[in-house]
Amino acid sequence: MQFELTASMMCANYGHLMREVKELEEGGIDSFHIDIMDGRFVPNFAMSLNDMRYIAGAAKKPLDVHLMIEHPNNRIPLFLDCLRQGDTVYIHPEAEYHPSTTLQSIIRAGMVPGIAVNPGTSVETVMEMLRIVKKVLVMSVNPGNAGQMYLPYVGKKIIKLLALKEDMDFEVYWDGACSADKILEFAPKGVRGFVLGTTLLFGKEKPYGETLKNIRDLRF
Ligand code: S6P
Ligand code: MG
Repeated sequence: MQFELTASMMCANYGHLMREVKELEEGGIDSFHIDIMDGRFVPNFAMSLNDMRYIAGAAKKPLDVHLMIEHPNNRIPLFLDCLRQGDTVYIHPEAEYHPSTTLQSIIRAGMVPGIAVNPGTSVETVMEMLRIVKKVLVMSVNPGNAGQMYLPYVGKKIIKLLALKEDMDFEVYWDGACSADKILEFAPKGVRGFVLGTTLLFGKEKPYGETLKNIRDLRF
């Protein structure tokens, strides 16, 4: 079964970040998920521009940048300048007065435009943006922290989005508390990729390559 696996780099070991990037790439990761938090849109601070720049310089695989910041449009050039064409940038529509303007800036810079949809945000409120974006990142936990519990009511929203994706030309991605049983259930339904954090990938005392291979070998 075809699906993408992305490493949530806020969960990586910053004591040896270069080795983490290398080991993940050699283990077969598809991209690096960069969680940027401003302590305002979400009640936490996470990765910085410098962290992102470092990983962009160390990695061969693309970056998948998840902006959990207020008014991303005010700061979008700062982020876009560190990225390569083809990297993905997700914004939260709730965090901007005119999210489609921000998405246009992302498209103009040659990045893949995406929106992240909070657990409490409905498909109906983001409907028009589904026509602009290529990726929809469904948050299955409230944004702000790794290591949270899956919120089961999000499942229905994923099904709704999957029903729209062909016509509106986007793919659905999963972010938050991603376990093997969620991949087993949602990859066959059409979810294109999964962000892996503490639930499945990091802090397991198992080589990343082994964990990633176990996921790819899941029996559907
Ligand atoms: C949450 C963030 C996510 C987490 C990821 C961690 O605000 O957007 O990308 O880093 O969910 O995974 P886990 O398995 O620890 O929940
Ligand atoms: Mg994220």
